[in-house]
Amino acid sequence: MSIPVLHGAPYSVYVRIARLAFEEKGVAYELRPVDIFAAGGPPPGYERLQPFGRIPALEHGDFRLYETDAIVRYLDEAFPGPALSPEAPRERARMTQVMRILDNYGYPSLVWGVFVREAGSEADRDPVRLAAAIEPARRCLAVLEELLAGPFFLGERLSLADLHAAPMLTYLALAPTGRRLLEARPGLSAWLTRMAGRPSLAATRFPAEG
Ligand SMILES: N[C@@H](CCC(=O)N[C@@H](CS)C(=O)NCC(=O)O)C(=O)O
Repeated sequence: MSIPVLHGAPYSVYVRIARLAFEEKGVAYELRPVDIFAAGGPPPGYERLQPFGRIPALEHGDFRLYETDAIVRYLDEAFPGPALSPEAPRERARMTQVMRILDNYGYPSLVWGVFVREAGSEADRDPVRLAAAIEPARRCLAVLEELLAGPFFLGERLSLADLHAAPMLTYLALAPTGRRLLEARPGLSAWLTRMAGRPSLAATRFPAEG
């Protein structure tokens, strides 16, 4: 079968989550550029891959899939390489819980609320919205640190929960306010340093990381 194609852009949190899964599994893939924020919108026909106009979208042979959670679970189960999901029901549930916390509370506060409003493009910066995001971001970091069960979210082994969190916290750390919030969470800061040292993170750096 042809190699999987991931449609998206290197600046995207969710595209990076999917790329991290490819990298950690050791699976070759093609990143096909889709700039969702381009002036004219996504390329014509993209709605057949992602009807909600978001990135990423996956094509693997004749199989098409969107929603990052579905994509990374498919990659984990359909390809050889280290397992990124635990077997035990409670651990699986915990992993899903961390991922949903990140989607529902982390992405809006850490990425859009703090990073974009403080360190995003000139047009996106907004001190009022930044101020409003600080408490939700602080709460999110507190909860995440509490859930950290060892060197990784689930303890000794890397899982999809770590791959979901790393891009969001990487963006957070690029903003001065985000750095301060993270410094108040030494466990989470140490986790982020550990994650940043992985080859998968090095291979998928955001353009904003320089
Ligand atoms: N629920 C989607 C979310 C994907 C998402 O929000 N991607 C962002 C980029 S990180 C996007 O496409 N944003 C475009 C927009 O908000 O219009 C998923 O899990 O794949």
